[in-house]
Amino acid sequence: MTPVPVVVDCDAETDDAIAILLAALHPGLGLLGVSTASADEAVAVRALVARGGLDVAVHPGVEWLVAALREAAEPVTLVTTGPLTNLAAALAADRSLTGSVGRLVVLGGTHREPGVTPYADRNVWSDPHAAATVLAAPFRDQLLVTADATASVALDDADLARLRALGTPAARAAAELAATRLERGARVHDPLAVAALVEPGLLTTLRAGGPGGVRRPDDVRRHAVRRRARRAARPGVGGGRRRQGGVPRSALRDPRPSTRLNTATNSC
Ligand SMILES: [Ca+2]
Repeated sequence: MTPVPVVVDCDAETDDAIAILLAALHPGLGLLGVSTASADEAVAVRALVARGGLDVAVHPGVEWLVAALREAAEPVTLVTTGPLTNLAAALAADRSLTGSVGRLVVLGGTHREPGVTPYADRNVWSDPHAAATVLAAPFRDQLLVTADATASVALDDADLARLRALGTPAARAAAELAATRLERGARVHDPLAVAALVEPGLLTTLRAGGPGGVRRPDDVRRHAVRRRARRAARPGVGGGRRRQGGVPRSALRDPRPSTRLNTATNSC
C-alpha cells in the first residue's frame, strides 16, 4: 500500500510529539514534514520527537507549509493539532491551496465536553479568527476530532504500561510523554487525529448540522444570543457588554462550514 502523504501542523505540547511519532512511523502514512507557528515551537517539537529516536524536520512559519502544499505531487492529508494560525495564514497567501489537500483533519472543537468555553477547545479558542477562516475554506473533506472524542479515550497507568512494553524507543518515549499528562486525566488529544487516518472505524463521525444534535454555527450563535439576553436581564449583570464565558464574541462568529464538514464525537 502506498503511504498516504501527510503534513502535520502543530504546536509544542507533549501530545503533538506523540502524534508526530505515530505519523512518522506508521507504515500507512508518509510524513512529508511538520510545521509550527513559531521558531521556538519548532525547536521544542523537534526535541520532544527526538526523545523517540527520530529526527524530524520541523519548519517554523507558514512559508514551508505553503510550498509543501503547492509542490505536492498528489493530494495531501493535512492534520492540524494546534491553533489554526498557520493554516489560516497559508490560505491568506494562497486560497487555492485547498485544492492540494485531499483531507483536512483538525484536532479542535467540542460539542458536549467542556473546553475552554462550551463550544471551543483550546486550539479553537487560541485563535478563533483562524479557525473561522479554515472552516469556511472550501476543503473537499474536513474532519473535526473534537474534545468529546479525545475525552472518551483518556489513558491510565495500565495503558502506559502496555505502551512501554512494546519496547521500542518511540513507544517508550510516547509513554513517558503521555505520563506527564496523567495529572490531567492523561488526555492525549493529538494522536487521535492521526489515528483517525489509519483506523477508519476508530471514530464515530457526525455530519455537522445533521441529525444527532450537532450544532451548526447558526445554532451556536442563536444559543449565544439567548444566553446574552438572559444575562442582560439579570439585575446587576453587565449583559451584552460582557464576554461570553470569557471568550471573545468573535469566537462565536463562525462562518458556515463546508457541507463536507464532519465531526467526530466519540471513539473506541
Ligand atoms: Ca497540540
